[in-house]
Amino acid sequence: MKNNKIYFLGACLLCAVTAFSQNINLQPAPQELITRDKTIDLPAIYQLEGEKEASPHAVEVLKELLPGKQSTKQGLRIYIGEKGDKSVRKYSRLIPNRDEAYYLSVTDKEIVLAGSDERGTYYALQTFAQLLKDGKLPEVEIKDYPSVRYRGVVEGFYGTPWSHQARLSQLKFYGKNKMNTYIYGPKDDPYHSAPNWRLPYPEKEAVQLQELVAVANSNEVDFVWAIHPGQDIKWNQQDRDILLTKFEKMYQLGVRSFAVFFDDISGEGTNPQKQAELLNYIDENFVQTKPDVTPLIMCPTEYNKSWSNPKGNYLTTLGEKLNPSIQIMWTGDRVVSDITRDGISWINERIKRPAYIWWNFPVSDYVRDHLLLGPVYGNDTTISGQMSGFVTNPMEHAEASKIAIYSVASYAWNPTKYDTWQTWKDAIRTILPDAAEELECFAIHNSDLGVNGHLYRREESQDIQPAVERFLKGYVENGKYETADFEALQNTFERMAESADILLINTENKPLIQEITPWLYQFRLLAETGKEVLNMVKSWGDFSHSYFLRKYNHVKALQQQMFDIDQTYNQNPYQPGVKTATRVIKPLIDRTFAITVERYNQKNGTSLDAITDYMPHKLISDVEQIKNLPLQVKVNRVLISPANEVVKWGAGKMLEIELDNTYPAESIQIDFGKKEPSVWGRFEISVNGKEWKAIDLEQKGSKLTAGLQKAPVKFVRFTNTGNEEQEVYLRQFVLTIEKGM
Ligand code: LTM
Repeated sequence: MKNNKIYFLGACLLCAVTAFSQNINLQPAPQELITRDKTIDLPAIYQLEGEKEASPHAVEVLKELLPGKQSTKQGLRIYIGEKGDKSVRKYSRLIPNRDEAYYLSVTDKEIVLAGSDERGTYYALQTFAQLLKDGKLPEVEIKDYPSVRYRGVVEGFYGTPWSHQARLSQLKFYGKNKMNTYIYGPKDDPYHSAPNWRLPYPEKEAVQLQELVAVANSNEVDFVWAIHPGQDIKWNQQDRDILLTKFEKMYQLGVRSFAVFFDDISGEGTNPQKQAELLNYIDENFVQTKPDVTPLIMCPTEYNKSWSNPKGNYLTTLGEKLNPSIQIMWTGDRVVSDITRDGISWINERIKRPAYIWWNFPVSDYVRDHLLLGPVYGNDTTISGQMSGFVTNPMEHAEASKIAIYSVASYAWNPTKYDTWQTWKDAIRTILPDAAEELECFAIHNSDLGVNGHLYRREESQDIQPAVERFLKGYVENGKYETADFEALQNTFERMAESADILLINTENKPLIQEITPWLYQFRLLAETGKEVLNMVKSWGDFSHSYFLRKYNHVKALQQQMFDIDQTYNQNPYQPGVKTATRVIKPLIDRTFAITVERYNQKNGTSLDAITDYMPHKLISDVEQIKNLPLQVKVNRVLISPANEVVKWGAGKMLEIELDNTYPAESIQIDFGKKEPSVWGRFEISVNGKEWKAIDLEQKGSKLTAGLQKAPVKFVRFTNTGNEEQEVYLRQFVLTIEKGM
């Protein structure tokens, strides 16, 4: 995709053509599909050959789909089974010679559902289920297999872990969409990570995990349980034994796949030699001693190119020392990035095996005020042979994440036939069939992440973007615009408002609506604001002061309501609030409003407030991982949006906040996530940015605080005054100024 840009209208036209010519739309797209332009009725009576030997999960799905009567003597013959089974022997050579492959054929004489293994047969059934519409089946012949060996989801985000119910629903969704992997690794599960990784799960959680494993198995998904011990691990026999005991406990709960994560840690735990020794020990003393356990997966500390020390040997040590069967995860050129041909060659060369991709989309744990509902695009579609796995790290909103998960399932199964827009539309239709158009409207305008420390952005509002650009250019420059563009904007705002209303009362997928409700409120208000701003624009030609002022007051009231929603819902301590349509629609409305009000003021000598929301303060830093982090204002607090990862803070480097004015300051609160005394740095305040006053901070645990006794402040800064680079977290940096300022 050129420059990562995608154009909605062109893409949709293309999908329409593809859909028409094939007439059968299967997701993921099969590798080989022959259609015969004929359909058969689902048989009222059928004979099933191979039921006893075939995958029981596949047989179960088949029986759910066939309402007809099973007979031993008459009816359409259905052959089901795996390569080597008597029932499908004569089709053996038609089954692709790959893991999880299948051959599926429907004619008026017989139906064949034959897998290369049990999972293959199960996937044949998932395709069969998609073919079946209104009691009819098209006559087809399909040869199919996954291009990427392991496909799925890593629940690996920071924030509230998914609920048990959400996970159950996810596992069923993966099976249906031919994903075979779910990696359990929520950062905020204390029994997965520090402080409790050494302890067994309490009874309630253990029972739930056991149920998840069982449901994963019946949906042909490997439940991979991950541990994250690196922050406080000791490289001794005691911790090795504790780790194996914990794995043994998980094995008893039914887990047969394991991972060890060393991401986002600092200190002793990052030593690659020691990591490799431990992982080989687990491999040799646990994984290889149990024939039913799948190959071990690990996430390295240097898990992306931008973090790999060019002078160090971290990755090459893993590549040389780790047993060849151990899979190594990789997020790409950056923490959040799309996977490219050059990027994957770079890492594979170092780790001496195909990387197992951990794709950090649609995870939103660093932009929690946004929803990421746009299409999946940007990953190279020709490198499936160079990766061992592709898993997506989702949002804490489990249902809303299904849009991207569905798309990743399609991409990883058959990247060369992956169609960005068709898949996105199908995803939405699958998740919310009765209000798919409304969800499309909401999702297309809730795709981008906004400014963020990882510099990862997504296209948004592609359907209206050209009209917005033309309108703004004309309106800003000379107050003129094309009527067609104006009407397109009006229609968009109408559609947005209608969609929000319709979605808000939808009961078809309650968990989804519950997750997105605050954003629907905000979206509704934004649409209403857009309509009223356009009314202000329109009234210019046929002017009435009272009408203009009425609309102006209404816009102000709507803005106040949006502010209230932003301050009320989703009040997490990291990126609190609710942001919607921030890439195209909101800037359009804000800019149009500001210009219209300024023109009114100029013409009438008034001073109506034209300000929408903006960030008056600045963050300045020479620390690479800090300099792009957004600032936020919450009433009288100015805060830096925290980083999840370890920040490498070089000697002499600093972060500074410059306020727009001088204010009486109340306090400063900083959390570097480390209990050791923060003697490596100095906190200072200033009025002019030239003379600085050092302030002593009091430390309790990892928290540093100081009262500022209303000292006048325009600048604050924290500097690493030592001679060494520090590895810290930036969990909190909050400057509180006097209320009402
Ligand atoms: O990406 C990895 C390997 N680790 C963490 C994730 O847990 C987190 O969800 C993402 C996105 O913030 N970044 C990470 O560093």
